[in-house]
Amino acid sequence: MSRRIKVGMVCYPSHGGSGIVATELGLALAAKGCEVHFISYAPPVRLKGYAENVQFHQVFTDNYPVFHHPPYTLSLASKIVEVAELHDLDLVHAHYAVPHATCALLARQMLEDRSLKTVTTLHGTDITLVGVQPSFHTVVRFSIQQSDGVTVVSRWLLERTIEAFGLGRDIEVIPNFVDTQRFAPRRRAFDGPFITPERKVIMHASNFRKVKNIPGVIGVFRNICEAVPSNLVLVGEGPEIAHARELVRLHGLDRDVYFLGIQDAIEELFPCVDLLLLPSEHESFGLVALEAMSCGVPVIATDRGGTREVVESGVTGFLSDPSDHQGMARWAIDLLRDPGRWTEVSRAARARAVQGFDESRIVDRYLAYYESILG
Ligand code: GMT
Repeated sequence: MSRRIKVGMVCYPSHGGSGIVATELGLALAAKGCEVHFISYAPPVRLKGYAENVQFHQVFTDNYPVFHHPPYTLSLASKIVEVAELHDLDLVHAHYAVPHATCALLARQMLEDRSLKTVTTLHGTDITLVGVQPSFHTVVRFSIQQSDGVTVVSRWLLERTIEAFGLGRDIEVIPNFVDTQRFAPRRRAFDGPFITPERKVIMHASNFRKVKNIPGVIGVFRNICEAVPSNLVLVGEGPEIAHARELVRLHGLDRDVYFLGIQDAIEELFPCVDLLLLPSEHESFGLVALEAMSCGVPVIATDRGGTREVVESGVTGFLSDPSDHQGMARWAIDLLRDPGRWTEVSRAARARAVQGFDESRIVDRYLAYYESILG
């Protein structure tokens, strides 16, 4: 690295993919010598313990009875200004357009010395579900247009962004990545009630929103477990979790489905998992699919979106229309019944993660991008 870049990393602190990518990126940049300042309303979930070159700055929002909602956006912009001035930041990297990209622009404008650069990474739903809403469209378009640099996590998301906003600016595709040493194939690490020698373990992990197609997860699992004795492990929390419980009850699957809630270290679960299900309505990338593949876990996922750039259907897993429960289950059953084939797919999945998405190489691409923006 030619210079010590000082970065403000603005992200959601929760278990969503954008916050995880931001945190892993910040930590990896710090390990490569950058000074990284995370800015959010709570410490990001993957930010644990002390790390050299890393600081966390919490945004507090003041309230007043006339506010319908406390104006977090303004408090965040002010905090970015404070951190930028105090630590002489070179750039602020906003993960997720709403409202982070807009706050970064406001902060850039508020700083007397206007040298702070802004980079925005679009993650998916900030464009496909949020940015396209009439109340956000204009401000998201403005924020993308005005950022000094913009990246997207897949070619598919680049196309959706251009389609939704008709932009005439450069946008760089930098895919998500995985620490292939931490997320590595291992033997079963522990025993749990859902791990029994005679049953396969199928996992779904998400923020349980509508886009994740929870009825699809349960539907595919039902078909699998009619043919191959299996347990389904559901990791995460979100608005659709109650619906998931209802479907499980309705289909009499109570003894086969385990709700694990939010798990901070998903890499510790993968060694017990035979298959990951991600049949979302669409997925701009599918970070959890990549993390599973890196651990040698075959993935069955939606063919709508950037997952096509991650999973090679028939080789490292299987992609299909999210409504094709039978097709997905058929592929799963064949794989689970054939240990030789399972090992082949598992190895191909791991190889694809290592060759295409290893953390170090992708983080270098972000570094080169920062350097090009900083001139
Ligand atoms: O839907 C989620 O899983 C959360 C969301 C987020 O922004 O936190 O995920 C989006 O960003 C991830 C990281 O880049 C991608 O891996 C996910 O595919 C994307 N989700 C969707 O496009 C639905």
